[in-house]
Amino acid sequence: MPNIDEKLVPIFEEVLRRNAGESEFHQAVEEVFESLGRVIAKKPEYAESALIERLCEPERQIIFRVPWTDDAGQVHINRGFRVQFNSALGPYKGGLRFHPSVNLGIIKFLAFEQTFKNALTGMPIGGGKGGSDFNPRGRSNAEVMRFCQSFMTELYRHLGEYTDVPAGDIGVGGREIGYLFGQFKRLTNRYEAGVLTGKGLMHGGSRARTEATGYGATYFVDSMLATKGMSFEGKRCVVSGAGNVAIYTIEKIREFGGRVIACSDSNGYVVDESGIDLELVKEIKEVRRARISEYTRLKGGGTYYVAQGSIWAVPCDVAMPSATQNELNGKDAAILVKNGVLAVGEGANMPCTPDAVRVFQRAGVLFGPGKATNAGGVATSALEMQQNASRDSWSFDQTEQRLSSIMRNIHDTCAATAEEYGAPGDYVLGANIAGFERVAAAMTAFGVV
Ligand code: NDP
Ligand code: 2IT
Repeated sequence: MPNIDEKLVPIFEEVLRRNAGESEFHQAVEEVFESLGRVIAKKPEYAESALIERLCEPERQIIFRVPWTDDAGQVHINRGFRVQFNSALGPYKGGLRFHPSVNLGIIKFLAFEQTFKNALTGMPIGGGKGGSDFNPRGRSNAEVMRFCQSFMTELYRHLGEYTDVPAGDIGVGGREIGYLFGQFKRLTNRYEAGVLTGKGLMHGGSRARTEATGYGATYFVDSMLATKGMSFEGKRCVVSGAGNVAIYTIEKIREFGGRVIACSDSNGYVVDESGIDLELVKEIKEVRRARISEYTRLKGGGTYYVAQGSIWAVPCDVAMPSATQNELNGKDAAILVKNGVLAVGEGANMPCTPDAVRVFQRAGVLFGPGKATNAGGVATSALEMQQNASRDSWSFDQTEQRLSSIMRNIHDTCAATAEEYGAPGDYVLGANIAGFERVAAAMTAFGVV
C-alpha cells in the first residue's frame, strides 16, 4: 500500500476501483494523498462532508467522436475528451492535448493536477483538461484545420468564458487555437475571446503567453537556487523536449547566464557543448515542424545526436524535464545525482516518476514539482482572460513582470507551506498542501455540491 495516511486509504482504494486501469490518474492522486495526511491531522474539517472524495471525482467528463476527412478524401475517427474536474475557484481552465497516446486516464490526471496548479496561481480559475488521440505529425495544415473544426463542433456547447476555457498543450499551439476559435465563433455567432487562451495577438491573445510556461519554470528554479545562494550563472543545464515549454525554458536560462547543452524530442536527443543554438531549434521545430536530429545535420561540428537513449545521462547542474509524463525514472534520477545535479524543475506535467522524485529528495536536490514550476503558462492564460474581459492589451514587459511576480509568489507560498507543515524545502508537499487548502476552502464555502 502507498505511503498515505490510514484515513485516506479507503478513499484511495475507491479511486482505484472507480477508475480501473487509469495508471497516470492513480499516480497523480497518490502523490497528492501522500501530502494530505498532515493537513487533515491539523484541520480535520477538511476530511468531513466527503470533501476529499468529491475532490477526486471530476464534476463532468465528456467523451465524443471526432470524424474528419484527410487530403486524400479518406474519413478518420478520433476520440475527443474534456474532463471538467473542479470549478470551486473559477471556470474550468486547462489545455488541450493532441497526441496518439491520449486516453481518459491521461486527461483525468492532467485535469486533477491542473486543479491544484491553478489554485496555486491565486487566480480565479478551476481545473480541466481535454484533448484527442489525433496524431498531428505529418498532417497538412488543411487536415489539422478540418480536425480542429470537427473537434470544436462537438466541444463548443460545453465551453464559455464563464464555464470552461481551454488552451494549448502537447500538439496544440497558436495555429490550432486559431482554428478552434474560428470554429467556435462561427458556431455561436459570438466573438467571445475569453473562451480560449493562447490566441494570436490579432484575436485577443496575450503577449508573453507563448513564452510563459518556459519563462515561468525558469523563474521558479531560479528562486529555488536563490534559497541556497546560487543562480543559473555558469550552470550546465539539460532541458528535455523541443516544444513550446522547452524552447522558452532554454531562452530564459540563456538570459539568466546558464548554458543549455542538450534538448530532445521523442526520437532522440542532441548535445551541443557550446550551448544549444536556440534560433536553429526554433527554425526546426516551429517553422519546419521537423525532427531534432536535423540539428546536428544543419549545425555540424562539435554537436552529436543520440537516437533513443536517455538525455539524463548528460551530466548537468540543472535538469528541466519539459516533454511529457514519466520521462525521467528512478534510474535516470540516480545518474543525475551521481553526476552532481543541484536542481530539477518539472516543466512538463508529472515528468518524474515517484521513484525519481524520492531519489532527488533523499539526495537533497532542489526539486520543483510541475504543478508549481510550470504554472506560469496557465497564470498567463488567466492574464489573457483579464485582458479579454477589459478589452485591453498589455505590453510584453508588463505581462512578463506580472508573470515573474506570480512565479516568485508561488515559490514562496510552497516554501512557506512546507515549512509550516514541518518539511522545510519539500516543494512537493508545499505545492500539494497550498493548492489543496485553496480548493478545499472554496468547496467548503459552497456546501455539498
Ligand atoms: P509541444 O507539443 O510543444 O512539445 C512537446 C515536446 O515533448 C516535443 O518535443 C515532443 O517530441 C516531446 N514529447 C511529447 N510526447 C512525448 C512522448 N510521449 N515521449 C517523448 N517525447 C514526447 O508541447 P508543450 O511543450 O506545450 O508541452 C510539454 C509538456 O509541458 C507537457 O507535459 C505539457 O502538459 C506541459 N505543459 C505545457 C504547458 C503549455 O503552456 N504549453 C503549460 C504547462 C505544462 P515529438 O515532437 O517527438 O512528439
Ligand atoms: O498544463 C498546463 O498548465 C497547460 N497546458 C496550460 C493550460 C492553460 O489553460 O493555459
